[in-house]
Amino acid sequence: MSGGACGPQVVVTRRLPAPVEEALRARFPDVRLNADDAAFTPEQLAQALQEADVVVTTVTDRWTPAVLGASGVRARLLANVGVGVNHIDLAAARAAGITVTNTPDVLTEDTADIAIALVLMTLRRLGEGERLLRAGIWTGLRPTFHLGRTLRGKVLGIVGYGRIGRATARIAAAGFGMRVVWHAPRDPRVDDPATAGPPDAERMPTLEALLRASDVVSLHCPATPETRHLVNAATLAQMKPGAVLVNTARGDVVDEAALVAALQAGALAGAGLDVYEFEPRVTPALLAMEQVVLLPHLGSATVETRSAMGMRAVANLDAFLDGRPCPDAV
Ligand code: 8YV
Repeated sequence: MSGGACGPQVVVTRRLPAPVEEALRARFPDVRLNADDAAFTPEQLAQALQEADVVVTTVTDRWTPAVLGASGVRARLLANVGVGVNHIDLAAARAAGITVTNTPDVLTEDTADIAIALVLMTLRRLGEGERLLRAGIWTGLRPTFHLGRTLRGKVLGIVGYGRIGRATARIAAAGFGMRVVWHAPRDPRVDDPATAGPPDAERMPTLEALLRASDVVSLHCPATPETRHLVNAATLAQMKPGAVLVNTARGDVVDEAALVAALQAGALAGAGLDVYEFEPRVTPALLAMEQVVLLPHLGSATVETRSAMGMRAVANLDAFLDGRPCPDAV
């Protein structure tokens, strides 16, 4: 398959790692890359749908019913670079005859690593420690200086037991001796035993039971209408006093105003966030809190994984244009 004047038109909304852009250029010499890498406006997204057969997209593009339902849509495939597809209105895409694909599996371990990093950073107060050292406040070791809490033996509650939740559970149990409990509406679909959770992880019958049992709660559920503000004033009140919340899933799962209130009241000891309700805006009160660790959506941000994600999007694109079933149709 190749591009050329009459070949398929491909628009890519953000810059991708060099091997991915090279693979796209080799297939489609006139692929349109977003040279300045600014997020597309709704108008630019609508235009891409009119001009391209395939749009390679990512989480910063908001594919609303208005954008997808506009007239003159030519595109037939939205190849998302990322596993989460909450930024794409799937019903509107279906109605417009557009197939949506994502990039599961390849980002599982790196994203789980970031969840674990946030557990370490919050329980051991690492960000705070680094900040005070850089500020010149550190005067040397004192036995009572900057004490955090031990991971070993603590209960890690995993909300959503998909691939990333289970990988986080495995690392926490095998690497850090944490006890894992989990809650999800359904039993996970485990295709390969190597991707199962730790053997002694305990399923909690309800979210409330998980929240009451956990020293650290880590969110791994997709963002759906059902999970929007799953963490709110009422559910935060069910968490153990002094517990910590980690979110590497999606910002919408947490009511940030309620989280701020729980942190200010001292009900929670801390939070580690990689995603935000109003991303890329961060609720200002969070920025001011030493006990909160804030990362700029780094879950899958490694050279290896972002390249693998891009190549997986290319594999979906190849299949689609060859008339084969897309490996990762959503
Ligand atoms: C980023 C993610 O969205 O896969 C997802 O759903 O949240 C992250 O991996 C993605 O990397 C954006 O390019």
